[in-house]
Amino acid sequence: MDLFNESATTEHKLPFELPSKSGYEVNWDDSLKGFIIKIPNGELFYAEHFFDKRISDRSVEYFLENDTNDWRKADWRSFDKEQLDNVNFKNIQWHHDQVKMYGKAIFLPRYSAWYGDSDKLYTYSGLTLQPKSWNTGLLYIKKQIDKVAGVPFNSVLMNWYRDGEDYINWHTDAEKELGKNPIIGSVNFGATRKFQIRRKDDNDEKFEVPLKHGTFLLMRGEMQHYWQHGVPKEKKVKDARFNLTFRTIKT
Ligand SMILES: O=C(O)CCC(=O)C(=O)O
Repeated sequence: MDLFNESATTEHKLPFELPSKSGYEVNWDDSLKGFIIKIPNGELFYAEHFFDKRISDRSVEYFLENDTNDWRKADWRSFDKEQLDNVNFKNIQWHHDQVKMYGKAIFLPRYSAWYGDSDKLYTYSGLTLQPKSWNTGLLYIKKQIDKVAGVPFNSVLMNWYRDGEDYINWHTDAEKELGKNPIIGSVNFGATRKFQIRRKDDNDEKFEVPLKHGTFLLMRGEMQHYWQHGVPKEKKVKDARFNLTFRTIKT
């Protein structure tokens, strides 16, 4: 046994299932320590433990530390919009955004925040977002994933799912600001949630990727044109989850 060559002795098995159809191919990349997954009209990179426990724990603390509430114990779900705006978060200014639906303003089922280069405006769900400036923690995370993605991301949408009641509906990240074939880097901390992916033209062709404390998932190629993704409610999940989707805005 070669003690100094871990990859020679470790068999890498993808911890989730893909449809048993043609057009799927999985390969372990030993230098990136993750799986490169080819799917029809798209590609994923999946590194289950990309960020170690120390960095992942610190990230959760970094996102929530503030001058007004105990970040571990506060009942964050009970905060109304104004109360949340009044929390003096040290690093991330979280908001409870509203979108217009059938003429009515509806709160999103999660909190969010938008950071990035100052000239990179972004429109999604009818909201035009002006990013807040990068901070040390987000730049640290960005630096690690830029290396793998091979692109410098210039903005990040942060989602805070307070518990399993929070979710995001099926959608694509294909806004025109992201260019022809968007590269999306998804960083995850906190509770494990199911990230569902399904083909737009055949909703039965689908699979589910577990996004865990420290997981990094990259989506690229034509994926945003052929596949939708979403995170469903999971009522049994009691803990918070943080998802950061890094993007490159072209305009
Ligand atoms: O929380 C997630 O994993 C998905 C987030 C997402 O799809 C988005 O922000 O567009």
